Amino acid sequence: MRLWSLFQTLDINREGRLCVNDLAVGLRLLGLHRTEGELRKIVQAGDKDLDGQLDFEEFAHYLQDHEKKLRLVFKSLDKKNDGRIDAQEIMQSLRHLGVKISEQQAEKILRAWTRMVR
Ligand SMILES: [Ca+2]
Ligand SMILES: [Ca+2]
Repeated sequence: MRLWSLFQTLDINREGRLCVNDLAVGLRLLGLHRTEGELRKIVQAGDKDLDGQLDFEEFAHYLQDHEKKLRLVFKSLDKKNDGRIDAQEIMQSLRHLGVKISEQQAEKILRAWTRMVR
């Protein structure tokens, strides 16, 4: 199961729960850099039993929620409504939001999103 293997990859200290540090190290291994503040927000957003960590259920919930939002973003970017977005469209849309990324980064995002959305 895709989510489960992602969870295991991120659970660096193999406790069966993700703390901020797990996410920081785990996401870096996946090539995604996030500040500690951003990671804290992720954990807070998903942490239902308020133990400061995400167990698998909380993690799965958070991601499903997140995927829904991503899918909406994806749709709003997909001007031609053909289920495809190219790197240029992502760069343009992010530039509108004041975020500058390289074409390489846009392609990386694109690949990650395409995997998530389908
Ligand atoms: Ca852990
Ligand atoms: Ca928790």
